Amino acid sequence: MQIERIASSRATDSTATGIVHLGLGAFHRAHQAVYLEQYLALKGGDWGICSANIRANQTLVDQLSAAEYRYPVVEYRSREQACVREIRAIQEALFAGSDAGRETLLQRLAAPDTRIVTLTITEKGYYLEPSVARLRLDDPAIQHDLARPQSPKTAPGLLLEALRRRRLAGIAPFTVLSCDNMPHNGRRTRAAVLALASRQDPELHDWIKTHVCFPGSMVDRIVPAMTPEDFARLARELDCTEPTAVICESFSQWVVEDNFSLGRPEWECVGVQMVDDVTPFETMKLRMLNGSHSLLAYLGPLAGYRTVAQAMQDPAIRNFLHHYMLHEAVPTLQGIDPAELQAYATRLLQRFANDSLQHQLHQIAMDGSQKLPQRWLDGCQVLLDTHRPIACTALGIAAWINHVQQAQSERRELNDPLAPRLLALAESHRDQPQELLAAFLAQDDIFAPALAANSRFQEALSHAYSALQQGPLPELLKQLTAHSD
Ligand code: NAI
Ligand code: CS2
Repeated sequence: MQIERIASSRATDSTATGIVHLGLGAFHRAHQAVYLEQYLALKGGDWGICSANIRANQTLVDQLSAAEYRYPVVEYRSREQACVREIRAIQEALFAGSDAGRETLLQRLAAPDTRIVTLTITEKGYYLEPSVARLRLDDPAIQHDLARPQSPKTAPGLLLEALRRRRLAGIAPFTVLSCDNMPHNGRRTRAAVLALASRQDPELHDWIKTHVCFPGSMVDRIVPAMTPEDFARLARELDCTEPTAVICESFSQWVVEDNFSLGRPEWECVGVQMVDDVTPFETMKLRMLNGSHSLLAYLGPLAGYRTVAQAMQDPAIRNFLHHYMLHEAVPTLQGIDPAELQAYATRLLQRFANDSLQHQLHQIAMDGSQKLPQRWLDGCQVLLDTHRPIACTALGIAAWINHVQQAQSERRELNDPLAPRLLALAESHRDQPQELLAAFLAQDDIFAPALAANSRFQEALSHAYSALQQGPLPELLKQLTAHSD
């Protein structure tokens, strides 16, 4: 096995904390922190990171602290080629699940040294309705923050309280940079914060609206959740036994809107693309990569597969994905050279087939209600408007509804912030497929009313759902792929 080891080459002295990150998960450690590690080695500067979990996973915070904030990122190019990077860009880790922890985090956010706040808190962490950027006011966590704004529990609430403190102290606001898989993630983060502010402090609302920057970003690196087998493999193959280790692919991309009021690292030096408008990049990635991922997540298990790489070994699935990319994602993307998109599709299939990653389909299947609009539904409306086929997308939606229904009938957990409502729909329409589909389409915080009311869409979904019940899946996928070629 070829192993490259890259030690942290940063100066031993710690740098000031210029960035506070919310969402100390696998992706943050393998993406933003890696870019910053490379940047600090090149340029130094006061851009150390303080990373916080605000609701779960205190264990990781404690493990990082015990390791003096050094951890390995293991990039697998293939089963035979790995690069082990030592990362030290995270200088402090906080758990803000307690009052004391929350206050410490608020102090870091309000400190003058803090000039950027980044987030990887999952799509559900913004408490926005998936189909529109409307704050979910009925959510208990949002209710808490509205009632107790100075000891908030949500990310939008923490951002708002920190900005309130900064304004009161005459400290200029930090820039907020979401690194989550949401369309217009900067605008959506801003919408969540302003929706809270408008109900608490109109003057603060206006100040944020005028003075705070919320640039958008597109982020891309496949970083599966670590499994016990992953840790065992690292110990066996690389003599790597740190519990803080994270595995990822070698590919990495970060496209960031250049709109920072208190400065930023010169991320360009380490390959970050700084742009005026991230929209074309994020739409391409969310529909081509993430849309395909979600098809795998709901269809792959029906053919017995557990991981992305396993499913990609099935020619029927591989061809179906390629067909979806070229015929139902590419046509919805404007202003990008079709030849470039075809090459992007080919590279995506290669990345998905990387069998050195154990990317669990159940992880991608999580939070489907929060992912479908940007991955399938927005593009589906474009396909309908341009009279193009939607069979693959319809099959994906049918498979997601089937996923919910199977969880309900097998009394399994459904990992989705809207699980109670979705499971209740599945239960109340258990043996009535047409009523079930209509009930799901009526969820206007997931399905935009115009899409739900479209007769061609309804027919395609109904056909896909009954075809899925009849199976077998490989034959169904072959028919779909052959039919519209
Ligand atoms: P993870 O499970 O390792 O970490 C999730 C993080 O989100 C944890 O810190 C958790 O505490 C936090 N979180 C969850 N719900 C929250 C809530 N309601 N409020 C505040 N924080 C909350 O997952 P991972 O891999 O770090 O991914 C996180 C996000 O990063 C994804 O949802 C996606 O938006 C983005 N991303 C992930 C990629 C990957 O391949 N893992 C690639 C590209 C983007
Ligand atoms: C995946 C993404 O879990 C999921 O929903 O589709 O986390 C995916 O791995 C990343 O967006 C790749 O950049």
